[in-house]
Amino acid sequence: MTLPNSEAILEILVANRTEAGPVAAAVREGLSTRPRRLPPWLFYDEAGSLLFERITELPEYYLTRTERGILAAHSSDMIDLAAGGKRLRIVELGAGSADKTRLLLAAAVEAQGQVLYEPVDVSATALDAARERIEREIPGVTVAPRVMDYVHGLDLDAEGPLEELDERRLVLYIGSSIGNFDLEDANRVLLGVRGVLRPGDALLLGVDLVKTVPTLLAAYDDQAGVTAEFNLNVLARLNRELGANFNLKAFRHKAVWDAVHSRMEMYLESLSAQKVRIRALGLEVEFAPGERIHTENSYKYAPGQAERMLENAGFAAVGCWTDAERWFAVCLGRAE
Ligand code: AVJ
Repeated sequence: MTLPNSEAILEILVANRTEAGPVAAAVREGLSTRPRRLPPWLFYDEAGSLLFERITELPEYYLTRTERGILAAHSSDMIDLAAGGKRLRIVELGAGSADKTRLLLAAAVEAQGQVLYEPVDVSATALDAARERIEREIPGVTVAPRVMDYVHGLDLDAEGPLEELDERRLVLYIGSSIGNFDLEDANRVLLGVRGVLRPGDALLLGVDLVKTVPTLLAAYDDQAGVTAEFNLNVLARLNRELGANFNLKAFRHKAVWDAVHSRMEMYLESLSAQKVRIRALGLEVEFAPGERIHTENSYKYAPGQAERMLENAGFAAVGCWTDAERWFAVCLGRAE
């Protein structure tokens, strides 16, 4: 393999910041037609990832601490059930900071002495930070980060197949990350995961459940305004990366419960009639007063729905754990 020289690397970097990059393509597609929309993966630049970390600590944002409580109570059962007496190696999709994962990794080390952990994420920076911290804090865990876009093609054997034939994989897809996809796309993602697993391997899926509307609204529109800042950071990112001139004070954060689709929706609402230029795209976008940019869906599931989703993707739902209030569920599917 020949490595690209520095000129070629520079060319790639420039392309990512102009018409050719994935950010540019998504923004052009989402803002040149109505209704205006931007995909939620745009939230997670460096500033956005830090804002998300702050969201997970908010009193209103029950998701992270509820799921952490479930994992803290049941990680050994989850690991034992997934392993079924064999050695496990653990893959995590969209690992991010991998904070809650430590509970499962510690349970795996407890059960088998050592464990290989393969976090998959598009951000090499996030993966490096996670590796450093986990290897320092949990002796027995070897971290092998995989920089990959799992939505568009997961390849678990890219770095070499399973060492032992009787080793099993456990894929973690926790944090209700799947909630950003509509049901059809979610099924596609789960089928993609099933496609790279062997019978007997397992998938641990964390989903947020339907609950009272005020609880949901508060979680996506907190008092301190961190979620608003997280949402508006998308516009700041377009200013930074695409030379756009969004006035962040001319848009407001809006969180809406859509009962028909059973999802929280986030929007950025234009406060006036305005025109925004996106220099790198040669694009001018007009907004009417009150016009919205749809930035995220977060699906909330009914009891039993996670099990059905697993089964529709070729897994047998072999275990489901929830909290006392039934606000969140973590379900284990066995690849059939
Ligand atoms: C990371 C997708 C699970 O939908 O709750 C947090 C992102 N959006 N606050 C979610 C998010 C607004 C989060 N997920």
